[in-house]
Amino acid sequence: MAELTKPQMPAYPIVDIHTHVYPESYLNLLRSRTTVPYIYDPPDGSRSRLIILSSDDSPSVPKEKRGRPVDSTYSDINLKLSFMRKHNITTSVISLANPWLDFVPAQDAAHWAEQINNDLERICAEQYAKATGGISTGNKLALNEYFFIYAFGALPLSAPSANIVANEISRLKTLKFLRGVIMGTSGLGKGLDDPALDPIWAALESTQTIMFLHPHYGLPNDAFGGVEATERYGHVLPLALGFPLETTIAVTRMYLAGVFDRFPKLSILLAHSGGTLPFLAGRIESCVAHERKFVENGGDVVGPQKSVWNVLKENIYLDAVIYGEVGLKAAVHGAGSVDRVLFGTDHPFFPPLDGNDGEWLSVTTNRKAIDGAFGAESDAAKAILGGNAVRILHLEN
Ligand code: 5CU
Ligand code: ZN
Repeated sequence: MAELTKPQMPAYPIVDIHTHVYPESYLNLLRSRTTVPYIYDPPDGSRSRLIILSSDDSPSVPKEKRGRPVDSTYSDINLKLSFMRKHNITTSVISLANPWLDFVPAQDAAHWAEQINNDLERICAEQYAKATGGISTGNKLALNEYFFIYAFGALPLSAPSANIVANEISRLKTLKFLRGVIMGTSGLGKGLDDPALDPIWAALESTQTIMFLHPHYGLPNDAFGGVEATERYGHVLPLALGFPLETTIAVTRMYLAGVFDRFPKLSILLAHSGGTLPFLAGRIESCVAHERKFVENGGDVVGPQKSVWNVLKENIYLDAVIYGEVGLKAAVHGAGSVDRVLFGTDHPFFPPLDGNDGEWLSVTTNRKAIDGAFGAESDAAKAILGGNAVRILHLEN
């Protein structure tokens, strides 16, 4: 039998913990809809459009120009693997992209979560079989076959009861490649300070499941100048500012509602380096200390008991999807250590617009920030690039 040659791989793991997919079943779900979120297939056969943000769906814009083009990079796992190879990424932890299952009718939510999570498990298992040599396609393993894929599962948050969500969290623990869950900021529809979420926090805590908190809804479009601004500036304001502020507000509401006091072992991973949380933590702490509503200050509301800085160090991990050294250093300082910050790419969002097939600017910018802040090949850079993810998510490499 011909010898199997292993391709040149990085000497240490590079793990992408922020990388999305829309499994085929989900794309079909979007295609079956005509209101946000939906996919529009122009009758002239030109590229399909993904319309997921409410600001994308202005009636004054022709449908074939709304949202953004969507192609097979969103669903084809071989394209994910090519992207990983191009950027020396050894392992990806894939997650369903926004808006997850937030919009699914209550009675269908459990079914959809199970379907998506089983799809994710199958994708990971097939790749695992290839990577460990279980499946060989001839006398030479293809380069792509050495890569590993894990996943964060989706939750049926629109289901009629929080217990259904808790049951899916428990079920995910029985799947071999699921390493946590991804969730948006709306929770059960009322935000993440909703006491009705307590059974879900309890399930995450008791099963030691990490929750990847990711934005989708942003801020009201009026904050950015409405339709006119969308037409002039596209997605810049909602993505650059709306997304990070949404995450910051969501986690701060959890904090103010005492979620981290009631569930001290809860672990969450915040997208985009925590939005603006590391930068604003001191201001949040100060406003809490000066808030007359809170019992400590003579009011009648029990405020947060734990310091926001301790929440950052004990309950929160941050991704390194921040595209700059200043923000990355703030993330590391906020989290208290390089050991709590994890590399990500946000693939397939932010593809190169010049049609070139080379490295993606969105990835190289984040790599440069890590190397610039900590030194290429330094222990800190290696920890952020992959070591932390391997340890925290119990990954095999
Ligand atoms: O920046 C991001 O994370 C994203 C994302 O995940 N989804 C999206 O629609 N745009 C940007
Ligand atoms: Zn993302």
